[in-house]
Amino acid sequence: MREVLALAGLQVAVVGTGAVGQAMLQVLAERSFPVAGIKVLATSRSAGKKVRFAGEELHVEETTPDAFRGIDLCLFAGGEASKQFARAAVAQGAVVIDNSSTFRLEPDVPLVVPEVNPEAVKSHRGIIANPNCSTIQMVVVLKPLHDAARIKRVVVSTYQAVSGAGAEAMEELRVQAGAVLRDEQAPPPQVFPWPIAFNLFPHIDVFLDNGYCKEEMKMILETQKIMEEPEMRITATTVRVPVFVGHSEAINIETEGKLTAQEARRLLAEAPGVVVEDDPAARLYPLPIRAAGRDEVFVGRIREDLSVERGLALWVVADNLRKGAATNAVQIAELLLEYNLL
Ligand code: 3JN
Repeated sequence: MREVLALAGLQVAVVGTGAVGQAMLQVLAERSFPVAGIKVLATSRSAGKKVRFAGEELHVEETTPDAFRGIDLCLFAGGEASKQFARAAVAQGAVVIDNSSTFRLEPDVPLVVPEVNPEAVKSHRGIIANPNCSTIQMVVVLKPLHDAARIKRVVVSTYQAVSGAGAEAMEELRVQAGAVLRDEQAPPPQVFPWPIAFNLFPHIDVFLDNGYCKEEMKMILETQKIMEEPEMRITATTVRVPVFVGHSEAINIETEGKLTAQEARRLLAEAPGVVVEDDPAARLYPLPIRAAGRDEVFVGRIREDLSVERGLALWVVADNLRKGAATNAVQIAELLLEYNLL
């Protein structure tokens, strides 16, 4: 019965019409996900708005607990809706893939990056969590290196695009940058704590009692869960930069076994979902402007870390709205189909 359903296509709902919700619709259509019917749900403020899916116009409906009746698969783009409605969607028979942090660390909720821990989806009980964008691109690169030489410690600094904070944050950068270039007074920031145009700040999400930002702790705890290495030592500094799309990360790892830069380059070149761009003499290294619009994770500047006996330094870039959110969520949905779990 399930297989027949999958062949005929699924009833799909996407909750959220922001930058990630729109990317989810685009990726579902691009990858020809078997959709028999689709509805787009959002807050009452966005209800009535029109969005496009596969060349068709859809009217956004208000999210209510009843809106999930008959839905097989529900993608939550993030935000408050997950807390309010994800359980209701599951109660009505939908499988939920949730892009918010709400359920990521719950022991009975798989947290999945298909290139890293695909089998984890098999234990789902209705909800599968999509990791934070900065976590996803990091673990895709760490996994093949960990399998080869066991990573003992990770030090990461991020350079995160404004689209990670949503469509309004992108508009804030656009308006501020325009004002600065015209030598005008920019309006005070609404989304970010400080002006972002021609600036950056080491502050993403709220500060916690331990001195870390919540974004930093998400990267640490989610990576440990996905890699199934709760003891792996990881520290992070997350920084917002004036880039529209594409998160970048400077990552230093310390390994138990020795990996040369050349070995790491070969392992990464063979790893699923990874593209090695590493020819500094030709000025080739990953860039957000090249990663934007792509689904792979790009890695370059691969070199042996001179400060430790066995360690590597890497530069990793990916499209935070696609691989960091929408594409990873749709890949999880594809896994569910492959494993007959929908
Ligand atoms: O700022 C970024 O670049 C990523 C932001 C992610 C984010 C923003 C608001 C709420 C999340 C997330 O995915 O962790 C959440 C959240 O769900 O907690």
